[in-house]
Amino acid sequence: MAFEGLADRLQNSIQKIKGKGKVTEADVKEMTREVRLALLEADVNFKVVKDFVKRVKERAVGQEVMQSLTPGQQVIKVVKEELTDLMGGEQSKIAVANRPPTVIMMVGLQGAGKTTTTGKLANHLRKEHNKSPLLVAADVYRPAAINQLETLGNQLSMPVFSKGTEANPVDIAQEAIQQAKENHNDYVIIDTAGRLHVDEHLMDELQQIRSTVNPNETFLVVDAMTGQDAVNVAETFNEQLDVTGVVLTKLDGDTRGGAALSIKAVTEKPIKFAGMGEKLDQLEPFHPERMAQRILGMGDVLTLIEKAQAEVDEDQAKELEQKMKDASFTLDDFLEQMGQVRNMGPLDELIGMIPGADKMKGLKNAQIDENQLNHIEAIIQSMTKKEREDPSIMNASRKKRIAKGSGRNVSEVNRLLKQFSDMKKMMKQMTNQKGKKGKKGGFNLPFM
Ligand SMILES: Nc1nc2c(ncn2[C@@H]2O[C@H](COP(=O)(O)OP(=O)(O)OP(=O)(O)O)[C@@H](O)[C@H]2O)c(=O)[nH]1
Ligand SMILES: [Mg+2]
Repeated sequence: MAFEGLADRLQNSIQKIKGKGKVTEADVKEMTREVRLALLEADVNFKVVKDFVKRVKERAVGQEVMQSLTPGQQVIKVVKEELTDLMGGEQSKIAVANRPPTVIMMVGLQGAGKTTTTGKLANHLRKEHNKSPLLVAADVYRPAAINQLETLGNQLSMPVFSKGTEANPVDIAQEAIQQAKENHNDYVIIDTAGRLHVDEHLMDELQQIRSTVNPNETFLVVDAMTGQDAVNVAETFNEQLDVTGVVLTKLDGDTRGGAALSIKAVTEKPIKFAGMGEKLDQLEPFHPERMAQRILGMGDVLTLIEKAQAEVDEDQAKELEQKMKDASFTLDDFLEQMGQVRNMGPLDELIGMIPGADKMKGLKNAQIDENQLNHIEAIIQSMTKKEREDPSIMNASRKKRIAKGSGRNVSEVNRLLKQFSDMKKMMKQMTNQKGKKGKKGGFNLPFM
């Protein structure tokens, strides 16, 4: 899970101060010492750490702590705000052209994730903003690079502009923009070539493309897992190309968080998106505050809700709410809902977004792991339609048959039935209490 190591250490170091009604200077000193170590261990740039700790210390021992909340909580608030600031403060959105198309150029080292992110970004723009992007294959050095982008275009049913490996990247980019105008594509995303290291030839080529097409955004794509190397690469690219934003990929595999926490401070360029997996829908707009909350174990309910809303259509949600209210929610509905939640992303990522969930025993170690969900699915799928609609008809022989059919044992079948019945009771209570206040169809995630 993203930031796991850093999150653990930071949470430990602020844990002690959390409940304190009185925070002494010595307490703050002890905490900031531990925070400093946690950040250094996370491979955060040492200068960034130094400044960060200094600011937290100043604010935490100063006036601020004395007001409202408990002093302990106030200190944590200071840490959260400073972390948020460190990552850029406000969310930074894509700059848009006055007259379409908006042109985005992707640059970065080999394997950083440019091509994948080109596809993800196009998907995001269509799904969230109703845009119709044109993808441009300007990496002419490997035929495979063009194929890769074309495959992504196929998966997304989106147009890809390419001219094979003989054409010049600058011409490709220019012609692509022309075509976008003709075909009313409102975004053009240019995938460029990467190199193993920053080299002159690459920079020349990128500079040429940039100065010719004058993109609205030049996104530097960096691999979060490379930590301080990513920061150094970002510095170099930024010096030479004056990038406008950073896309941090592979955050899903980054337990340390050094790049995420240093890049903005070092380059002064905002992180605009984060890659959270290989799939085309695993790109998130980067929200510094939400990220800080995740790191501090405060969860990220907003992202969770957004993910849920992206997966569930409004009508379905309404139907579901009605079923919850009149208690006609069946095991089939349960199965369907479970499928939707699984579409939202890997469970451990989702659990990390639930406030306090990481403190709940078992949850953190993903006790509700993907396997367990597979088992639940198998059990429900082994039931007859009638059983799914009305589990009360279940008897010993039915349970035995279901256990056998799903390769589980009877006690697991029993446990599932019990959980389902408890859940139904809870739903009824919740939906009745909430009355008309339900949010957007009142979609709940009762079993999470
Ligand atoms: N886990 C994970 N993998 C990613 C992410 N983004 C990209 N990848 C993987 O990283 C690998 C390299 O991605 P590409 O998009 O081909 O990288 P590139 O920058 O285009 O590479 P070159 O074209 O060789 O310069 C692929 O296997 C991707 O699936 C991410 O956010 N998370
Ligand atoms: Mg590529």
